[in-house]
Amino acid sequence: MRTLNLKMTACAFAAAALLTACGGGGTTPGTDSNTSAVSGATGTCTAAPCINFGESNLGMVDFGRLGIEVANDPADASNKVAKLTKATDDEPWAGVTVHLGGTGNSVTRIDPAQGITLRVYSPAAGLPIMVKIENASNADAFVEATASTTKAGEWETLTFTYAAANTATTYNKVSVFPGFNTQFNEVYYIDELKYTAKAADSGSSNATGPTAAALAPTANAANVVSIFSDAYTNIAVNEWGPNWGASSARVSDGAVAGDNFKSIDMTAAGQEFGAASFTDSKFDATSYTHFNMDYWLDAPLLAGQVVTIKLSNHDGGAETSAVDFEVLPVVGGSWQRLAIPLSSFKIAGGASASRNNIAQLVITAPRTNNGLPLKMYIDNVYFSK
Ligand SMILES: [Ca+2]
Ligand SMILES: [Ca+2]
Repeated sequence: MRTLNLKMTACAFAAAALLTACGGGGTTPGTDSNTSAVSGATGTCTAAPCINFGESNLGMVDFGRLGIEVANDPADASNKVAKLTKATDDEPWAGVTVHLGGTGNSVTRIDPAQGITLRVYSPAAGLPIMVKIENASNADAFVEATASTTKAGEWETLTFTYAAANTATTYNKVSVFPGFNTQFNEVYYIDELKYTAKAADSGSSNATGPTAAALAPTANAANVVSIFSDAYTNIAVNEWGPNWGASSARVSDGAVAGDNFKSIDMTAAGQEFGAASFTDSKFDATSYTHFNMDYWLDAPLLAGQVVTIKLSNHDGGAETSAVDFEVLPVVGGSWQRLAIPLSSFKIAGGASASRNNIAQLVITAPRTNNGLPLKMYIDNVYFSK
């Protein structure tokens, strides 16, 4: 599944083969007389973003059959650490995701440019420790860094740097792979996973995405059908960003300041709309008066370019009619709140403005400026009355 050009050091190999070489590591570190008594705790891991493995909300999720448990530091019984037990029949990529109760096992957004440090107590020097950071809602957005242990049976601090990180990606999930790409019997202890939290992207010319949460909506929940919002109970959406051909864009999840949004990624040439299909939750919007949506674009669209919001009515098994509304002007650089009277939507198909079975939402932003990539962020999408 994964490959890595592992430069196996002689020491690591000996540790695997003999379990006694390289400082007497083996599976029972901390028991020989040469063990340093230095604790895994440095006293500097008292506040986020640092995980000290003594937190009441600590979460650990293993994969590849790695053994995981919270244990006493082998050099300092007063300190809690994670004990990671890797066996020969575990996957070479066995590891553990750590978090402090975050949604989707997430952590506070990591600044990859600042790197990560991790206290490690390895059974031998020369063993590879890999730390992967990724987007908690997009497993394809990740970067990895590997460092080798230099000590056997004592604590050291390893540093992981991520030169290949994408500045536009939110890295908010972290996993540790002890003895990455090895399949030996090994026990590792880790402590103090420390990193720098990345503030939301600044308002520089390179900014991508919202720098703050959209304001909470104020409509009474009793008068709302919500497609997407943290403030309301949302209807079940069958699919965000369905693939309806080359001009359709994917829609993904994101968050800023703990608040969720969706982003329509019209990066690929020709992509100009993103949709939400909730055909299994289609509803009668006849008595509703407004369509509401917050949007964020990093920069305004060129003069005359519009965002079109289309509501597809399925008075049957497929679209029977549709209405749409053109948003103009399209403002960039801050959250914009739309509260569009449904009476202002124009017939866009089926010769009917009926909205008795609203089943799909389509947001279109065609570009004439040479197909420049465009990301549109949306939040608080709901109907109200
Ligand atoms: Ca600790
Ligand atoms: Ca939100």
